[in-house]
Amino acid sequence: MLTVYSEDHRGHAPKYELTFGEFLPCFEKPSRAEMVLARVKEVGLGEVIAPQDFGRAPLARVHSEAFLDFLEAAWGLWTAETGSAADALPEAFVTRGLRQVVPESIYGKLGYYAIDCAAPITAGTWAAARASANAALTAQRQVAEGAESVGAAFALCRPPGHHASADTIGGYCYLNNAAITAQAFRDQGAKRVAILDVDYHGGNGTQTIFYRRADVLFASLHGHPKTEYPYYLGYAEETGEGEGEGANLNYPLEQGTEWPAYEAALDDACARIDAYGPDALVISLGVDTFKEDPISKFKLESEHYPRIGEKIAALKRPTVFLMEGGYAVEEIGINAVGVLTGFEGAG
Ligand code: Q9C
Ligand code: ZN
Repeated sequence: MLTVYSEDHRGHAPKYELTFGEFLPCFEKPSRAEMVLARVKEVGLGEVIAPQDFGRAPLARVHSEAFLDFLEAAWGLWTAETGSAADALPEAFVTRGLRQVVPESIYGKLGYYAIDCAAPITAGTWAAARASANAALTAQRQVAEGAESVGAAFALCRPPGHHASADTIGGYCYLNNAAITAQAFRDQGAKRVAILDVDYHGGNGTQTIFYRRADVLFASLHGHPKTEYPYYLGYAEETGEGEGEGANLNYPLEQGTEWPAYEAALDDACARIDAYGPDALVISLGVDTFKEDPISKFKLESEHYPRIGEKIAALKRPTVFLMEGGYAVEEIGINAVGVLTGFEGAG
């Protein structure tokens, strides 16, 4: 399987995120991608290529222009206003009863465009987020064109994307790579696209972007939002709205979930995806479901990841895998690439 990887992610290495009531060193760090790349090479998964630059147009199919302008300008605005070398983070958020305005101050802008203090902006964040989206788009193009009978490709995206909505960042995410990829398939003629999100955290950004649409099915297995981030979305009763009714499938699972319950939910999601009949499949591949993950509470073991890949392969659709979360850095390569080798072994 082809892997798309850019070194530009290294320029995005924020220092601290707000987690567990403290500013802790960021769990989402460059070594994650390096460990996955090392494993790709170790198992001989296939060729590793750099992304092409697709420019801003495919990003703007999913994100608002004002949001993209903000992301591009944020670091410059931050340094100009604060003179601070610290990473840019919001201090206040637009919640109930407040005016939905975009203030002049970068602090005000950050609070308008962010949902939490877990997506710091640094000097290299915009370039890294663009490279991450370009990796996704490059993988998408390879699969869509079916070059050298590419039935599937892996974009080693960093930073991840599934918590970013049309106009918000959060949860280590800036540009929604999965949504951008699904939209690219649609824009190139796919009638229906399915996104399967197996990251531990509910893909609130992806869900929101497609919530009123029937042309993109979103199915997500995740820690129940009653106890798990992102807390305010990802319940089973969220099934889509308007034309999108029935095209959003959430499988919230309890803390401590082990393989049997996970497998049952995954089998159900795959059956629903199969029945939907997508022309292409996008996988938000988080491996923070692993039992040793430092911020998550499922109990999957390394041997289970190839089985996830086998189930995805059984759908027999052109498939783009996108790296999302996974913070047990020692095992992130084994687990993420395990899904891909499981997919290939089944194919
Ligand atoms: N105490 C991804 O996996 N903070 N993002 C959770 C838990 C945010 C995870 C805090 C986690 C975001 C892509
Ligand atoms: Zn996650």
